[in-house]
Amino acid sequence: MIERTLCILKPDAVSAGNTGNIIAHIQKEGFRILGLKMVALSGKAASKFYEVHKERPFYAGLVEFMSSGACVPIALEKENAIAEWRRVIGSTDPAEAADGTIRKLYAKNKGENAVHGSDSVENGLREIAFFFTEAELADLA
Ligand code: 3AN
Repeated sequence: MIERTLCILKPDAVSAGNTGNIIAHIQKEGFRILGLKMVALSGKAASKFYEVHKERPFYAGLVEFMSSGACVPIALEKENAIAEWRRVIGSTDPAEAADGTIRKLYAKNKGENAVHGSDSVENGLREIAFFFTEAELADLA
């Protein structure tokens, strides 16, 4: 099934100058880019985006990190996009990520782990709508 997922290039990846390399990786893997922008998340916006994790011990640090610098949300589409994107990014902890995955290549640790990926079709659509209006999703390429 053709699915959509939300990728976010996190502040560690953007500030390290890895934006272009990761976008090239995304395209090499055959994802269609439907929308892409650079944003500076406020603490309030980051708290809202990660609300599902609010009871987790790393929540405050995650919100602080995600609002510490520019992020690049990218709406992606592909056959089985949810599972495919999670395969391409690798495990949450880069130490456990497979060779050649984006997190193996670019992530520093479990918190500063270069990229986000949606965990279900439903969350993918909800997360894409967090950053993009329908009109901003150019279904053309
Ligand atoms: P993933 O991003 O692989 O789906 P989740 O959904 O478990 O992982 O966690 C969401 C985000 O929370 C991660 N991308 C990471 O930035 C952060 N995170 C998860 N686990 C930890 C942890 N143990 N310590 C610090 N940050 C974490």
